[in-house]
Amino acid sequence: MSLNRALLTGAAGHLGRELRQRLAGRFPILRLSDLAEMAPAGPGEEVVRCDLSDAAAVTELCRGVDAILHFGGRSNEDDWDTILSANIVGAVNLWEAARQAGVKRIVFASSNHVIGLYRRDTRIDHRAPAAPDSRYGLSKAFGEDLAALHAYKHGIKALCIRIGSSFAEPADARQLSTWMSFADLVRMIDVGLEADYVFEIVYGVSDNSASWWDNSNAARLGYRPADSADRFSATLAGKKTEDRLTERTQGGVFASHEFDGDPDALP
Ligand code: NAI
Ligand code: 15L
Repeated sequence: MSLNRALLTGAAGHLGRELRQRLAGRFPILRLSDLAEMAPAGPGEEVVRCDLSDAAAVTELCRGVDAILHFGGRSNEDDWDTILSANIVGAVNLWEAARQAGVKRIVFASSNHVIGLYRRDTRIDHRAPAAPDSRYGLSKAFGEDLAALHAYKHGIKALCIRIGSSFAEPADARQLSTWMSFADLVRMIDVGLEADYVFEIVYGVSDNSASWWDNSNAARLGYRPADSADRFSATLAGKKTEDRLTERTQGGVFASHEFDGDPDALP
């Protein structure tokens, strides 16, 4: 579809910096935004510093935008005030501003921590009820529901990518299941921008044979991962923690942190 101006939030972050390079030239104008400082605008770029929790600033940020890649916010567990402001108020402001600006699509960097309390031996697809493992995971579940509200009620299409672990290389045994290469992340973003859908949830993973997730919904939408964590299995298979709960849950340390429930009650 023809998109003149796309907005990338979280552009100063780990994935934002990677996407900035990989998406260069993909749109006539790429507007880059973050709370933190970013490198100056290059050709075809606009750089706008903005706190997502500032509604008026976010309204300005979204003006003239056709599509949004929403990667900004707190990317790990934190206290309620931080999560509420960056991920919940921030997302509400973004979708509301997108509605006012007539944005057509939003690709949302959701997270595997929406379902992080599932056990690793439970195979789930995109329809499994949320089982957030943290305040952070719960904020991403909220973001998915917010995206659904605006997709079905206001016509802003949304692809929610429950990203596993997107780093240059997988780092441990868990990431043999959850790893997504940067190139596959870009492939999934392309699905989000091009495919015919209204609201969808997919898992952001490469073609890992150890994956816990049935990602047939992503395949149905046209996602064809080209990378796999399998080539790292010989070196990483033994790289586990000593903690049984961490190793039992899909969310790993996000799930075991502050856990005082019943491990046998996990879905
Ligand atoms: P990151 O922490 O490096 O980047 C997030 C960016 O958001 C930072 O540059 C930060 O300054 C910005 N930010 C935080 N609060 C903000 C606010 N109130 N207003 C404006 N900007 C704000 O995280 P990373 O790894 O780049 O992740 C990007 C997105 O992808 C995040 O939403 C994260 O939750 C999601 N994700 C990442 C995964 C990964 O493996 N890297 C896995 C699952 C989800
Ligand atoms: C996430 O949601 C985080 O943003 C990222 O830093 C990793 O911790 C990733 O999940 C993961 O589960 O490996």
